[in-house]
Amino acid sequence: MCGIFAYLNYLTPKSRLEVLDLLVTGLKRLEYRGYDSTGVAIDSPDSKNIVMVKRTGKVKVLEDAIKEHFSGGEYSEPVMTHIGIAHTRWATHGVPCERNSHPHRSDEGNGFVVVHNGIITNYNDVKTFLAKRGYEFESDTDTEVFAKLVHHLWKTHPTYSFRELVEQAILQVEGAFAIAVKSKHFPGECVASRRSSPLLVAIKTKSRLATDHIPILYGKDTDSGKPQVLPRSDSTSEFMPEEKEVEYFFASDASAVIEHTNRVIYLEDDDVAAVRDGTLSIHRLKKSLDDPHAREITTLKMEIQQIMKGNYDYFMQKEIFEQPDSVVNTMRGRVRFDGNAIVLGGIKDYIPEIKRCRRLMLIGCGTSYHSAVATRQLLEELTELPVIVELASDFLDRNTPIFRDDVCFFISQSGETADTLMALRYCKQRGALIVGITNTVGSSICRESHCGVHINAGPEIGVASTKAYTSQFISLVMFALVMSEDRLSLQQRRLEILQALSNLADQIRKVLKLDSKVQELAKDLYQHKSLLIMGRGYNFATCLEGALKVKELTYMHSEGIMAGELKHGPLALVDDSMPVLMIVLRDPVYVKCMNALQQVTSRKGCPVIICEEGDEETKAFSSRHLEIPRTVDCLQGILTVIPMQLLSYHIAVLRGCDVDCPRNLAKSVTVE
Ligand code: G6Q
Ligand code: GLU
Repeated sequence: MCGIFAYLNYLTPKSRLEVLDLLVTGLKRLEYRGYDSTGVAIDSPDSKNIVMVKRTGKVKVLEDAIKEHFSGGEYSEPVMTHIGIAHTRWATHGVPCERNSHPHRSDEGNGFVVVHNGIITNYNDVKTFLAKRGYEFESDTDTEVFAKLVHHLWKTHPTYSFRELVEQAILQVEGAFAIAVKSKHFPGECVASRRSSPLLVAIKTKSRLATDHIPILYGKDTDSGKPQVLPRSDSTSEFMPEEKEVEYFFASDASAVIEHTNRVIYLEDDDVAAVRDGTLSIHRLKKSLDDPHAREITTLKMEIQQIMKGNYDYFMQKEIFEQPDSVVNTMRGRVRFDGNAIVLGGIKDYIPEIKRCRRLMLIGCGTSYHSAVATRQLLEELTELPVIVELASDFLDRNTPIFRDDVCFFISQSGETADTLMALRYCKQRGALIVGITNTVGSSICRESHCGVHINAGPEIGVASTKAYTSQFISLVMFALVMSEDRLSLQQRRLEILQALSNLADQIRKVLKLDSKVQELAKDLYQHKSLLIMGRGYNFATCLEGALKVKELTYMHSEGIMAGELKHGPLALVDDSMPVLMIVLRDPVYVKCMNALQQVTSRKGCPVIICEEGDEETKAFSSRHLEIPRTVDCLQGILTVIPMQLLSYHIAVLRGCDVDCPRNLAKSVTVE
């Protein structure tokens, strides 16, 4: 994720300093979406060129740089028409640094500049195409290819309008994007579009807008190059008051515009919004039967703070519900469902070496460690290598023997956890191959690894990790699939897993629909002192992760118990007053889980059961059960952890705990 913000004033006098202030404020409202680096682009004082300022770090760093860079009279002169664009980045390609910050430019003359949210998955192909035509690249990002592609189209199609140039570029790129483009060749114009990443246009006028929709246009501009906007006199297209002064805002979400205007158009995928001569037109690349004839101008009713969390009360809650999208983003551009192929660009060159290794070691802390536990069995099955999972702190305490032919994975959402980083350095010193599995490009663990996989979950604000866990889980599953792609005996298994991955987002949505049922369960449990969570096999990790969520969010004691260990001691805890939750799914260990379930119920235990939908036999053991969709056994842990995330959230709310910032905890534990 990241934050895009653009501001266009038309016949509305604004100095460039005022525009810069608007841009910086807009970025501050979007900073929660990503904040490793930032940048702005405005017109030069002679209005003939574009000047940019980009910085690594948070928006405040950019704000200070702007004060330094843009002092001076010429920037305080009012300008009647101007477009400025800005970006706060959450890197996916290229470490956070000034040259990788957005806006990215087409050439040294800043002919076209673009800000982008998302991932251009075919950027290497586009880069090769452009390099063959003499383009030289100055950043490591995917975004830069878009700016240069527009420039190439401008050179080869001199009669195209700005909007048509951007449209043609959009047709060449694959992946997810929300973009806003500015050009010195088309002053006062802005073109914006989206595909899978959010983008809206907001309109500010002196008087009320005379309409609540904007017509959608198709096809090329007229010969004059002007968009085919119906004449303003036409009542169907009258979306502007008589006076011509108008201001437009383009933003990743409404939190950046609400203080200026509440009139907003949420763009849909493949909409292309263009402002020219103060007129906003919305185009679509291809006409389809169910396309509406217009985009509605909605009126926002939410406050800023509320908007940053969407319709949610806490970032953690929002991140739980983002998981259908975040798991797709983790797989985006990597899992080719049509060809059943997987490409992990960050480690593909190391796969031959990894295949020759002695063993795989997965090292992490907390939730990240649990993602290793969750995928160990599948990794053993598909790599046919010994797989060892280690808590980083304990691993270091033991001075564990490490060898040159070990491959060590370091799993960390923040990429800065001290225990994990120290363990990485310990292994690196001993010659092991280091693989980083992180959510933060440019983090210490990311930079010090030999290779790695970026989980692409987007910024995780809540201290309690949720979407990062499921994205870590998926990333390790993808690695296991890559490692086994040439094993004939495993192809059937791989196809089964790939099929299940393609259904995962919808199944997560289905599990999230249990939210109100989980909330009812939380009412039964929140006043208890402890919660035992039992399971085994592919679901043991869910027990550990669920217990951690309960502890860190509700301050209740909770324990993840391997069901097979029950009779070796923990069963003594069970009576009719001890809250127990059991995960019993129709998988290879189902019978053993049923044995444990019967051990609990025969001691008057009244467990909450997470089972497969329609499993009447298992449901009969308890009046309280949560039914989840059936998926392949090795992915069950993705679906079973979600009720645990929801349960810990609701118990925390009922207990009046601070969900996003639990006491005593920090999002990144950078001390050992
Ligand atoms: C879990 C917590 C915590 C976290 C660890 C590891 O909800 O956020 O247990 O998982 O501190 O953090 P990293 O994944 O950033 O290394
Ligand atoms: N993929 C682009 C980059 O890495 C955009 C990332 C974002 O959405 O911030 O710069």
